[in-house]
Amino acid sequence: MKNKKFINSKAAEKFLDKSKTALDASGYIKGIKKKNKVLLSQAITLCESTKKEDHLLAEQILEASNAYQHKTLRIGITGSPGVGKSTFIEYLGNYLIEKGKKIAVLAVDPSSKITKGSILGDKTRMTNLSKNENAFIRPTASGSQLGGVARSTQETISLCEMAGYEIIIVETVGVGQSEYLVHSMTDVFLLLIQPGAGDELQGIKKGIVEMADVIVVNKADGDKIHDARQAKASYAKAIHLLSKRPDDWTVQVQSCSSLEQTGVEDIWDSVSTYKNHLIKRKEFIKKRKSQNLNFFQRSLKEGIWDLIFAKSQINKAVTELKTQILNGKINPFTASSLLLKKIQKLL
Ligand SMILES: Nc1nc2c(ncn2[C@@H]2O[C@H](COP(=O)(O)OP(=O)(O)OP(=O)(O)O)[C@@H](O)[C@H]2O)c(=O)[nH]1
Ligand SMILES: [Mg+2]
Repeated sequence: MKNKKFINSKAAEKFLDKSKTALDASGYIKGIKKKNKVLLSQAITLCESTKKEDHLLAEQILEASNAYQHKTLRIGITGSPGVGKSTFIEYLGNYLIEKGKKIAVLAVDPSSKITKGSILGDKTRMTNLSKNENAFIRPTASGSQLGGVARSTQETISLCEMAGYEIIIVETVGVGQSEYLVHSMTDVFLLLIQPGAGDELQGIKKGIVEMADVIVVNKADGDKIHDARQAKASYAKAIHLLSKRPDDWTVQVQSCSSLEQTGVEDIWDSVSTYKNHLIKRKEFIKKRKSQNLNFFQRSLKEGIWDLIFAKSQINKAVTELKTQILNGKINPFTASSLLLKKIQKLL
């Protein structure tokens, strides 16, 4: 084993200050298992890296993570921008830490521009949590490719579990596909809404409401208390209109004020009830299996894509075909079929 002297986490920390890439996989694994946050962060950076050698090392580290995922709970949190997701996570996170849990908070944002703002925003909104030794906060890699973000987020979840974080909270940042992505990698999905936006679904797509396991009306405080009660009642009614779920769960609607810190107990009760419901019906393990399959399929697609586009003749053909499409010289159907034939020849 290389770098044996660095498996002690303190020594590793010191060493990493000087050289960030000196540890081998077993050094990282031992450090992460010892809950060394510096090494955990470094390993996540390796997962997010686009360099091949970094990812190879990340894969070796991840091999050790399998044994750690069984006792954890992965919670996805979504909601319109400004609904209070980060503030709620700070509140929920601190509540769980008081209950003796260790929690990790990740954010998924497929668009790199928004992520930069969110890193700053979340650091200021999760001030208590970010200082707590039982919490680990990590905004997910920014990246223009959804596939890359998805892969590194799922890898990050596994690394956090290996580091002993029992509850992994994933916040969706930005609107768009990130909700579907986070839903596909978590066990429980929470939708946050706010009162006073009328009966309509506040611009939230019906599909998102259908994915929610627990709906939380946040900002139930001040002069919004009455509206919050109304929103809670109308959502509770509305969910009965949704089609029956395959897991036979009746979505629970709760309310809270993340600012005044009220209502988290009922929300946690709903989350725990849902988790137990899944376990009783053996759906929990099924969900985890499908998360693994999703991951496999997504990384496979992405890997194949990378392999194909690493070929210069394909890249060249794509550029030429794009120009021809734009100039109206070829229709997109013929162009894609031509390209596929070219790719087929390479296989
Ligand atoms: N009155 C009230 N304000 C709240 C509550 N929770 C959050 N806010 C405020 O709502 C604003 C947005 O909160 P964030 O936690 O940043 O919301 P977010 O959903 O994470 O926002 P994005 O990450 O930008 O999508 C902030 O000004 C918060 O102080 C609450 O329970 N009550
Ligand atoms: Mg936020």
